[in-house]
Amino acid sequence: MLERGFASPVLDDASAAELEERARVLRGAILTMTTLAASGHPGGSMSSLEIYLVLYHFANLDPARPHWEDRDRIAVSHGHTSPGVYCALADAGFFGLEDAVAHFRQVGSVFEGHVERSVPGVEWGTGNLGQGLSAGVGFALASRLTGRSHRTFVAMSDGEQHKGQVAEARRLAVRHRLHDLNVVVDLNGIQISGATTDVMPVDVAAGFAADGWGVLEVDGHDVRAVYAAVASAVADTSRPVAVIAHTVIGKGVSFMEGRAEFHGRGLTLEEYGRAMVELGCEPGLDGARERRRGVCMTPALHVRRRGFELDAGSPRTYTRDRHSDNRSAWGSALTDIAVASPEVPIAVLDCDLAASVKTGEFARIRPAGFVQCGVGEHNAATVAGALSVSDVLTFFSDFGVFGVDEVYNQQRLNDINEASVKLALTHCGLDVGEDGKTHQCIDYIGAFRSMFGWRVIVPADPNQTDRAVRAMPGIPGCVAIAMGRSKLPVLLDSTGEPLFAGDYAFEYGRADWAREGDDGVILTMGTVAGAAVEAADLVAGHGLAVGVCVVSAPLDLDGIAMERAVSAPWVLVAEDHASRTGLWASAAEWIASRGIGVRLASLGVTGYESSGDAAELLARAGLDSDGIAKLVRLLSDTAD
Ligand SMILES: Cc1ncc(C[n+]2csc(CCOP(=O)(O)OP(=O)(O)O)c2C)c(N)n1
Repeated sequence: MLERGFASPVLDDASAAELEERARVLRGAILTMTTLAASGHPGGSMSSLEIYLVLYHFANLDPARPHWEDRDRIAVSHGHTSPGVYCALADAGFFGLEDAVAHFRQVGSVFEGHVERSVPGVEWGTGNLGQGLSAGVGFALASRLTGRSHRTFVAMSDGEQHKGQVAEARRLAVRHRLHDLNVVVDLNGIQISGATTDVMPVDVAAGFAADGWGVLEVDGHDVRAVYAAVASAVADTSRPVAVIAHTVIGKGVSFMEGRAEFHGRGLTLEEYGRAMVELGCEPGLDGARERRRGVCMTPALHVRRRGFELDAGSPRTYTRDRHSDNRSAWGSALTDIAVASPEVPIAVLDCDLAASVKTGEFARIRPAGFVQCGVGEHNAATVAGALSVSDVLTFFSDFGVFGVDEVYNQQRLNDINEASVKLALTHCGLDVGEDGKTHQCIDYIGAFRSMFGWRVIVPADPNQTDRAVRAMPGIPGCVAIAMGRSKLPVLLDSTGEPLFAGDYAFEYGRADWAREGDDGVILTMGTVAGAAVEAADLVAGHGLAVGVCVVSAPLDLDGIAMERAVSAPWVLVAEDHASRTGLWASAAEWIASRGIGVRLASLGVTGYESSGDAAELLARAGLDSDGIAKLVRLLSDTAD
């Protein structure tokens, strides 16, 4: 076989003959695994096979070191063609072919129905179509920011070209001149419902060309042609190049070719027998079935999620005479981190909101790390995910509604891919200025509650924001920090000193008591915390000692603080968030799961609100100091 790296412009005769023969045998393996599993996607796997063989055999990879830092990155965007991917990876030496064939789609096996990062050689888990090119853009950007000169290849299908995220990614690749990024599209003209021209006509080549990509068109089953096109794309240092590979779904088996039904079904035993004869392959079903009774020998590749140990600069202290908004405190802390740790590759992704989300100063001092994605949030979220698994400290900053609600599934896939995105959300809650209900992100805790890896931080004032932002790089995994828009009072302790300054160090999951008191407890967070403290001070004048517990991690409540809270006659949760999915829900879960009997009252957002000044909106919802104090008095008056 030729050397890896696509240095040779053409495939030599011996390598071509060898790949052709392997393709024949592997088509049989694809059919065996999908027939045995009685599911899966044989059609697209067979049309993409030569593409996969060329990429996995000739990209700069080392099967013995799947996480080798300088390896080329290959993202497969049409993750349902996993049988083709597994066969090509096995053929290139990443694991045993028999194992993949026998344990495909079996409970507990790494060989899932759609490609996952736990499989050696797979860089990004996909299956939700249209996200792979964004991941590729992230890998290519990472190669720039880390100074590693690896290439990135993305394999895609034609059906997924419908999706807008693909166009967002194409444009970002050109805007950043990612000439070390190449795409190969499996253009088989078929998808689930029939011909792509009927389902949704897309001129794939024209789309790439219109956005500034180089475009090459080849016969996708001719290994020499595919190789030569990819080698020529690699050699083009002026722009990213897409190779449009014309293929046939179900290629190699006459009754499967061109037929949409074989997009997503395994063969019957009779069809399997006929197909194997046509391919000239030995039927392998019995042996694979036997092997399936044993355990899968390919261990899941451990995905490393690590925090950054870096110099985060010195905390800034905000005082009562130097009020600020949390988002400005976030922007300043971000800038400090970039200045204090010049050696750390940092990316900040923006979707045309830098001035509002306060990332402008970072853009000025680290222009190479500032990634302007335009109004392309789906792409930005996935690019962030891929950057974050590539040794780049990655922040994505956006309004809450765009960074969470707009891109829920991209963030979910980031979670599944064990990414480490640091998501800085501003304009959360009703505190969005006068923009109204479309812009009020009152559900972000609920969104992340439904995922398993995301952590959420809701800082209560600029000091806590400052310290939390400086701590975020050290926290492994995906972490969101959620802030409102307005200036907030600096929280003071009962002696009048800033609560989150001095010796205070942010610790994820720890709650802090702003006021002590046993007559009742207000559990609060974020924008409303200041009003809750004021309310406690108001009722103190009437002889009520109410504790105020400031929660900064609403999805991971502080057990010690909660135990203290529930020993009071009542607990009131005050939050600028929908109560039924926010902090109140967390408290209710915590209390109910322990069988504790305590009155749990709620003051939160109960519906989409109108436009208006944030202070007025919060007051209308009862989330100002008077509203909170009123409810506190009512709770105390009606307590047993
Ligand atoms: C975002 C998203 N929408 C819908 C689907 C369901 N789906 C799975 S495959 C597929 C058709 C895709 O066409 P293509 O990738 O060209 O399929 P093939 O060539 O393998 O037949 C669809 C709609 C999905 N996986 N992801």
